[in-house]
Amino acid sequence: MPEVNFDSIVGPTHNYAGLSPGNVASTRHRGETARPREAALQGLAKMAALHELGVAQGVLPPQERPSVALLRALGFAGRDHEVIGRAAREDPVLLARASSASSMWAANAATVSASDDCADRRVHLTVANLRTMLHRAIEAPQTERTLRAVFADETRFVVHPALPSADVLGDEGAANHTRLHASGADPDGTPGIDLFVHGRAEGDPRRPKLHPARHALEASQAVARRHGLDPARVVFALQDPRAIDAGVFHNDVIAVGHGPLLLHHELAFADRDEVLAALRARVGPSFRAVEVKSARVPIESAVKSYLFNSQLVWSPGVGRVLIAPTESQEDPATRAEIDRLVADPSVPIAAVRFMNLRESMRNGGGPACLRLRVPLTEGEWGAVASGCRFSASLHERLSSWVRRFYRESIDPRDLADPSLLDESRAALDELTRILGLGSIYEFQR
Ligand code: SUG
Repeated sequence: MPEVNFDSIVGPTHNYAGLSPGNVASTRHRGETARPREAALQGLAKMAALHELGVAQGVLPPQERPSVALLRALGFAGRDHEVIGRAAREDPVLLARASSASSMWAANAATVSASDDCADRRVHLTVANLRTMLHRAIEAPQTERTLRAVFADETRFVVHPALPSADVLGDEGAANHTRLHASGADPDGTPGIDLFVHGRAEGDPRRPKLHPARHALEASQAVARRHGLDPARVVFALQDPRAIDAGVFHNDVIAVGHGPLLLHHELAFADRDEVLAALRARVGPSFRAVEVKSARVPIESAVKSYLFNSQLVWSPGVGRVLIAPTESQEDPATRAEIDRLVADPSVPIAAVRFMNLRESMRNGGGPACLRLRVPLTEGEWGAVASGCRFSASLHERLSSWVRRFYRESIDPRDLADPSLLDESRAALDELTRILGLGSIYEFQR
């Protein structure tokens, strides 16, 4: 029974606009020339690599960008091309916000609970409101439509709309949620343990000084309630504010879990000892926390190399594999630590595979950001929209679709070109046919 990774396809407007303060890579690469075609092909190559490792793989479509709807809501009027032209002249930053391909980071699309963990034994998904950054806050309505199309069977799936958009309910989705399990990550009829991580909580003075804490405890509590999780099987943990100030804007930049294993940096949690003790008590004796000390991998190296944004997956015949970005191969401290972890027989990681995801990485999106983990039984996996199940032939169709519709490069000035909207719509229209999803986009209605 599979734990499925649903990766989002990188959208045709992929660019570097420096929109996310607190995300070091986004700020560093602002204004550079992006390569959307290469970005989308790199993402598809990761999906193919996991599929070949025997890991169940799903596909999610990107969102329509630029968002003419956002620009209209903010007062730009006229026909679609005029709206874009006006925004380009009057407020290019706003146009960049309306043009980001940020929905590629599917770990922020929603928080997902396995049917084994939910009171009504259905899979629950809550769309993330992503309210801290405008370019991400506009994702929620389309994410909800998309998830409803992919997880349409209401006897098995419940898709909840995003939480109300308020500071106290800031929700960044599964990037701040890890499902641990005493045996493996695949649903086996017994419940798992949910670790929800937040950057701030009402009444708690511990907050980062430099960068925004995007995720609120109160959002995680609401999601746990909505999904009908057993409070005795849930752990809430505050991120170490020093980590956020060093560029750890989501927990998946500093920790990754799989089955009974939690791989984390020393600075991941503010109350580390209490958090690990609570997890050990709930997961049971098989729980294994592997901590990477700052002395071995300084927080700056962890943020630069994105070691903890690796995926941990189970490959039949191989065992647990770390899917790491090539940047972590190039950073000497990180590389040495990975070699040490894989060689250590007491660490349940059998092998490492390095993936080139440079285009997404330059915006702060590594392997784990690009995927939404959905633990499913065989029956539930069979009920997911069939066109979204990754296969070698789908890989081929999607690769040639990318080559046909995507631009080689986009630099910030290109966002003023209204033909990008037409190209993007033509691409997405064709994509909904390939994936068999029907008319999920506003422009198709
Ligand atoms: O929200 N970057 C994304 C990266 C999200 C990574 N996701 C996880 N860690 N799960 C963000 O900061 C940058 C876009 C730009 O600057 O053009 C951006 O939105």
